[in-house]
Amino acid sequence: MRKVLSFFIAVSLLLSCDDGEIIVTDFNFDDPQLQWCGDTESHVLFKINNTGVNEAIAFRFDLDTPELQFFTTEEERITIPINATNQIIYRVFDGQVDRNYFCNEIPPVAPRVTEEFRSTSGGEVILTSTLNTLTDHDGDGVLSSNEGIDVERDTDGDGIPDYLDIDDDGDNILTRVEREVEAATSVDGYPDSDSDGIPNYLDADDDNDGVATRNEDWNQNLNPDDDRNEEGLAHYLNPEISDSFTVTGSRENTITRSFRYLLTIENLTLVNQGGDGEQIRLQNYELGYISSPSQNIVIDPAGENEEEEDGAGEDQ
Ligand SMILES: [Ca+2]
Ligand SMILES: [Ca+2]
Ligand SMILES: [Ca+2]
Ligand SMILES: [Ca+2]
Repeated sequence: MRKVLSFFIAVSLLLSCDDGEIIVTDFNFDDPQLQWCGDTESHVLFKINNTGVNEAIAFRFDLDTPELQFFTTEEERITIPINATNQIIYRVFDGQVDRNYFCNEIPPVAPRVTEEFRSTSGGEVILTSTLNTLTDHDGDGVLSSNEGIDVERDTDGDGIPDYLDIDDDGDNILTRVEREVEAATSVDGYPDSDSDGIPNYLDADDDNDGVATRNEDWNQNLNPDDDRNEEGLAHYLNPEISDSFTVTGSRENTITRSFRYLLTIENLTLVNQGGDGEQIRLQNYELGYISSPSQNIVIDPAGENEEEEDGAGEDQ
């Protein structure tokens, strides 16, 4: 409480206002970490501060487009109006507050709220999203900038650009695997088994025996890597073996992605629910960052993305 009062006084000194309202531009939360309860059904985001004063600011909302699947959207900017259902609530407590207060179905009896401010209608919350995997979109270990993202290079011509293709040469040995083959390296530092200057992950015939790697798939299970001689050398890396099998299928192109959201609030007015009508006004307030759970998506050669089941959620 003491901190809140001193904070209010400090702010009103900075920005005094004719009608007695207090206009502030920032809260001084020591812990900037924005949290959520960890599932896509949960529509509350909160930030807790237990240093000096026990306080929390929460954003409870109800998106009117549930199919948008908040936290798994590619939309670069989402605007949520502040109104009767989408509310910002700032509370001060008489003791330490933790995430259970927001995430339990029945909130704990303690701590108790000693002061509460609620938003009035007007203003908005803006979510700006950034892909977490911007540097290596397909997670194959080769940076997107080195996979020709600027020109949408498509080495195997399957319609999936290299930066989104987990098997860049279309030979059914994933790039991640081809990067780790033990061999002399090409000029760019990646393994190049046949020393033809093309690294394995971009070489559709890795042993240069005239049979494409994808056709050196003896059991035709879309994985030439498990067809090997007694010494354990895979036939696709063995120029002495050149049996060819007809393999038409390709590995499913599944990539994992998640998004990082920046939440900012514009033109927020919070009103003290205690009766005296005291107001806090924020013109532009950065609430914080939050990450979506990771999500697997299949990118098919036609370039259409299809969502798979969600992966493990990130601990936020
Ligand atoms: Ca491709
Ligand atoms: Ca790739
Ligand atoms: Ca290859
Ligand atoms: Ca071979």
